Amino acid sequence: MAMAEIGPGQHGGSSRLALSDADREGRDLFVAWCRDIGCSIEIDDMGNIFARRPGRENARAPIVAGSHLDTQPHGGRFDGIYGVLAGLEVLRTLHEKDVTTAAPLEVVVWTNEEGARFAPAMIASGVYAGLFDKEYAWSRSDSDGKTLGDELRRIGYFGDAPCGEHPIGALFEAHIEQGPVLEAEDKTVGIVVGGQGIRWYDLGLKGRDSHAGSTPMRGRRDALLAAAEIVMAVQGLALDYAPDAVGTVGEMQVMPNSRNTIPGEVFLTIDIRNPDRTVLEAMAEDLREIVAKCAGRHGVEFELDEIWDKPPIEFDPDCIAAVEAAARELEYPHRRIVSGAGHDACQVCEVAPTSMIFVPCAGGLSHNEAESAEPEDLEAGANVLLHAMLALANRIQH
Ligand code: HGY
Ligand code: MN
Ligand code: MN
Repeated sequence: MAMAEIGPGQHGGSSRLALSDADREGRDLFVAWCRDIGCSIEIDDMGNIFARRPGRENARAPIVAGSHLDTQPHGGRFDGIYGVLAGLEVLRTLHEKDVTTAAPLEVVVWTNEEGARFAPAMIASGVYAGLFDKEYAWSRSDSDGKTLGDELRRIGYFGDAPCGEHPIGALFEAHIEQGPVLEAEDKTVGIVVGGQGIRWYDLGLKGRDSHAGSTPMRGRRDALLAAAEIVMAVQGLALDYAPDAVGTVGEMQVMPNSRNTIPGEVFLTIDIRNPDRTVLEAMAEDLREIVAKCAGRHGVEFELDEIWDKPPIEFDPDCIAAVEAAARELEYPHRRIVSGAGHDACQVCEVAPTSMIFVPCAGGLSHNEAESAEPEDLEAGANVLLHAMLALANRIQH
């Protein structure tokens, strides 16, 4: 809740866009809390923060917990933040009990997970996993034309450590489910076994500005009309591939945005997802056809850029087993689950053993200021995180 006081939303949530002043303040608070318990801090050149608690055998790769501190514009107080602070709670608990593990433990904060300010999402964990080129990531700009690299420098988190070289023995990301399943089934813990595939698109539509009064309906080249049909068609596409597909148009700019000029230009974004790689490919095919047809019908040119292709992933069986064993020993009602949302863990799993721990959130609601979770569920998730990390950190190495 102290973190939620930084960059507060208008309605009780959080608004800490990546690399904003509020994000810097949140990062500084996290770093101070880690230093209070003697952690050393390393920042890499994507702004990822690694807080380290030494073990007895410090040559071993660390067992890491973590997530993100940046939020959606109208974000909640738990998405991302929970996984970071649950990791901090693990370190604090061991510190208070004066417990030293064999392998070192770390808590990581990944930069720009949300992709709300700089697209695509999960870009810094993606650079770490070798999925995005660093120069590309630094060059991504926000709607004011500010680049990710410049903003990293501005807030003082452009570290010297080269992103991608920091060892991770295993990563556990605790997170609210952001969906309805655990709550509906009265489960306290989700043993996350994988994440669905995601495709992001930028779509530019170019018609012709003209007079709203004197231009006959025939012959108009109305970019917003084409956009409106595309919005409906994206929903239709997801329904065509029910029950697992989802499709969303989240952003739209209308130019010149004057009530008596027919819009000559529209920019919009498209987000489609599916747990099955071949189905997602089929959806992407259909989407290209839909856009060409809608634009053609209205004499509108289009430029459809696929800016992100994230295939579905499966987490590491050993990490999954450690989480499941902890949930069982602690007697929390649990079930296996595939993540509908994307997470940094879905990137890092490409280069390090990784899995996630879900806890329920009220109504499955997230990316909404009303996002909330029960303290006892959050505590349960942190306990499972603690025991899963201890199991791996104290495993005898052969
Ligand atoms: O888009 C996502 O799934 C994540 O919340 N950034
Ligand atoms: Mn998140
Ligand atoms: Mn999110």
